[in-house]
Amino acid sequence: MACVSPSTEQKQVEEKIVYTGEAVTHEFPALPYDYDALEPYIDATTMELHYSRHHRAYYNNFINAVKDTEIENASMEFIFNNISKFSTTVRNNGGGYYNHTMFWEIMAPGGQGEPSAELASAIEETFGSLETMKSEFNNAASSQFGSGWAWLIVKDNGKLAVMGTANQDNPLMDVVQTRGIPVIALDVWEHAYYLKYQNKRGDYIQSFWFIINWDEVNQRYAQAIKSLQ
Ligand code: MN3
Repeated sequence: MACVSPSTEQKQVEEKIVYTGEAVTHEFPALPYDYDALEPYIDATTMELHYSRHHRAYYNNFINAVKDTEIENASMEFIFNNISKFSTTVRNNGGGYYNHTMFWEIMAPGGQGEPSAELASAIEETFGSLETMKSEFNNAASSQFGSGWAWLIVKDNGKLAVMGTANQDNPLMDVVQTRGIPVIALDVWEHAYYLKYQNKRGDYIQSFWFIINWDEVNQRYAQAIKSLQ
């Protein structure tokens, strides 16, 4: 805009982000399995520290950051959709809280199920094969410089894509380049694998595919497609 009057500027500064959806109580989720349940792919000590220290800290910091603010009871989707307007504390810790909750859910001891017919067909359409999708995902996970996450997402047009994000950002945030609804998440922070794998992030990434909970991924995919219709 060529000209912004002072009154308009004032109005923009005072604009509040108002959440009008159903009030959400943010709870620290129970781990869906024991600390040693994902052995030998993820060791019990890493699991315990990751869940009870790292995830707990993101959750506590997020709760403290939104306490007594207008987004205290807003949905995570709403917060992420407007994340550029909130503090770095909300972005990092809200992301850390949400991403880890999803990460635990899309894994299961020994792996579970297989891609549904719908998901398998979408994977084939976008990537040519499941193996190619895994290989592109592994590439996103191993090439993420420093700390971050790898994702399989459903984009606005209903198509799948693989992507990486830095720190605790996720594909729902209005600050990432390719946005979408996540269906697979892999934590590639060193705290996720260093005790067992040390510098061999590639081995950790390969192990991940043995403990995927495809039943959960299928559900997330179906919900994502439904939400776009
Ligand atoms: Mn982590």
